[in-house]
Amino acid sequence: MTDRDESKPRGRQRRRLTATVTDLGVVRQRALLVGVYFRQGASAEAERSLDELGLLTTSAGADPVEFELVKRDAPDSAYFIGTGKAEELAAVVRAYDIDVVVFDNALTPAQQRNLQKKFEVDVVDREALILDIFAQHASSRAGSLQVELALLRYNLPRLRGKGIELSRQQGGIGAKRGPGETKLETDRRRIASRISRLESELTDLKRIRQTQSKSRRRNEMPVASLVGYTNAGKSTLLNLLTDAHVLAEDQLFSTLDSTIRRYTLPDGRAILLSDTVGFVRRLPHHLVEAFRSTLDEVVGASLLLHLVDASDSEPEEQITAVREVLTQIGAGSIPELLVFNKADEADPVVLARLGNLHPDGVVISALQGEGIDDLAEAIGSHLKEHLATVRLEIPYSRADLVAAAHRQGEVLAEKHDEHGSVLEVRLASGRLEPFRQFVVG
Ligand SMILES: Nc1nc2c(ncn2[C@@H]2O[C@H](COP(=O)(O)OP(=O)(O)OP(=O)(O)O)[C@@H](O)[C@H]2O)c(=O)[nH]1
Ligand SMILES: [Mg+2]
Repeated sequence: MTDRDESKPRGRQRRRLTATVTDLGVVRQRALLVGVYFRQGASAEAERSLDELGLLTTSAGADPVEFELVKRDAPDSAYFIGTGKAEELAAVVRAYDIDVVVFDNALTPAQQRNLQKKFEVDVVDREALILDIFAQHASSRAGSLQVELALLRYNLPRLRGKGIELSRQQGGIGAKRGPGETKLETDRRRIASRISRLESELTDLKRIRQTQSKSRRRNEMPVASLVGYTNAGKSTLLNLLTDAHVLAEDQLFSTLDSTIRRYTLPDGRAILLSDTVGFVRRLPHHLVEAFRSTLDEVVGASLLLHLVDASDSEPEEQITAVREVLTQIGAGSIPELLVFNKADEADPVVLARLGNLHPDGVVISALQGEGIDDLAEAIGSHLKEHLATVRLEIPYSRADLVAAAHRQGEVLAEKHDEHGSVLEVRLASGRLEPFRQFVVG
């Protein structure tokens, strides 16, 4: 048992926007964090993951007080960590006045219930914790709907057990749950119909977004999406480049909604930059599903600016985790430019290693504004070959441009009216400049 962090001050209460799974933030609670690994040699990775769970716990508004790393051959179906270990930890819970036990691994509803009984405090897993943070940070309509949907889907299979715990556990975390959630527990059918209402509302929002992105395509501006691990500095970079005033904070998942801003490259070309939710190892499946419409912004991009926190001791693990989620959402084959951020705080050895492994990557500090010229240039050259389809109305006095359009692009349609030639042309956005004043619609 390591005792890493006992003296965190009890912070202010956070405001709730959505009913959450854990209610960790209502009162700053004392948390025992448990990570379990099964393979020999996996302890270092499990320990880093447990450290990250500590950051997640803090972001959710609770204080990680004790950490426990457990090695097992296989999960125990009833108690996950086995009865003996569960007894041992129950004593720790009492000795350290623990309010909540957070598991780094996914627990089945039955394991969660059994452990809760054994510990006599609330037990949550990594997924519930992340859902909780999302629920606290959701502010837009779409963000709140998506989080609520993920919460309901997470809670649905857990309803029965939770009901039992609620009546048994007076004064525990469960008893602090909002009235909305208690209602949920008594009526599965209501939840199911709420889920389908949420789904259809999200589909409507998605349709609106698709119309917007279609009109963006008509404006032939390529979109570059900022993606990366949570806290890598995506919003800081967007703010630096575009004056977007997006919240950028030293906490996990400060951004949930996508923001899109126009950015002019040094060569005068305008592109759109989008910022959205950050990723984390084992991002809950329910969240990825629920956030699919937000993440569509990423899927539709011409280029991914994959921001990496180079001040992390193992940035490679973050890169892998981000790529896994990208594949999961169908963005695995979009061209990617690796951007190593926080160079000001990075270990030179790590930076050198990253430079060797990824020679095309760009090193920047979004905070100090370093490396931005290189970044802009790299974005520009990645987007050179981006093809845009534009409609041109060229007066007869500029027949030279009509000829140029035929030479440089693919003319999809052409007609001639009283004003001049009307062309639909597909060409590399880098070659658009001479035609710009004749672009219509
Ligand atoms: N030292 C240093 N800190 C940075 C740099 N860029 C960003 N940060 C800090 O890193 C923290 C996270 O930055 P954000 O821009 O909110 O990160 P994000 O990727 O948008 O994070 P989420 O939206 O939470 O996923 C903030 O405290 C920033 O000030 C940098 O280049 N150097
Ligand atoms: Mg952000």
